[in-house]
Amino acid sequence: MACQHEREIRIIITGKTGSGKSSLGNALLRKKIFKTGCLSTSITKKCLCHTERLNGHRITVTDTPGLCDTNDSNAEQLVQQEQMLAKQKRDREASRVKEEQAKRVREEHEEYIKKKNDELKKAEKELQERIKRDSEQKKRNWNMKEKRVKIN
Ligand SMILES: Nc1nc2c(ncn2[C@@H]2O[C@H](COP(=O)(O)OP(=O)(O)OP(=O)(O)O)[C@@H](O)[C@H]2O)c(=O)[nH]1
Ligand SMILES: [Mg+2]
Repeated sequence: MACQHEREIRIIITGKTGSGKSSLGNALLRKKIFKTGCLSTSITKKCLCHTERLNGHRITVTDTPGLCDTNDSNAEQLVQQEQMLAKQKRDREASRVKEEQAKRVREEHEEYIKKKNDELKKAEKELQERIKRDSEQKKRNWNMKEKRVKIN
């Protein structure tokens, strides 16, 4: 799950076969995730998505088969890329909803803590006033007792 302060970056790499899409994806992720190959034949056959955490960022890179792929038709690749984009949009929406829910829960929690703290402070103040009142009353009673003793 994404940490609250983490920024999320999503990248989809498209381009011609052999143009270095998978190599770029690996360079961005600082890891050899996507298979790379020669310039003439298509290496990447299907869209592949990978997420890494780098310098406090969540980076999701999607590698796609090349346009002018030697195997699939461009139409098929475009459909795949379209599906991948739609999936990323759904993921983004889901993560936005999750963040909003977490924010709401956090705010409710903070509000509850504040309310309880205020109640506690009020009760403490009332208690101190009562102690003060009682001690003043005791003092008054004591003074009256002393006066009576003196008179007698
Ligand atoms: N000179 C040079 N070669 C590169 C560069 N990036 C990738 N290559 C080489 O180009 C070839 C193809 O790289 P890939 O990353 O597999 O290319 P691709 O676009 O993913 O290819 P497909 O998956 O087949 O569509 C490999 O031999 C890489 O080593 C670059 O920036 N400069
Ligand atoms: Mg590739």
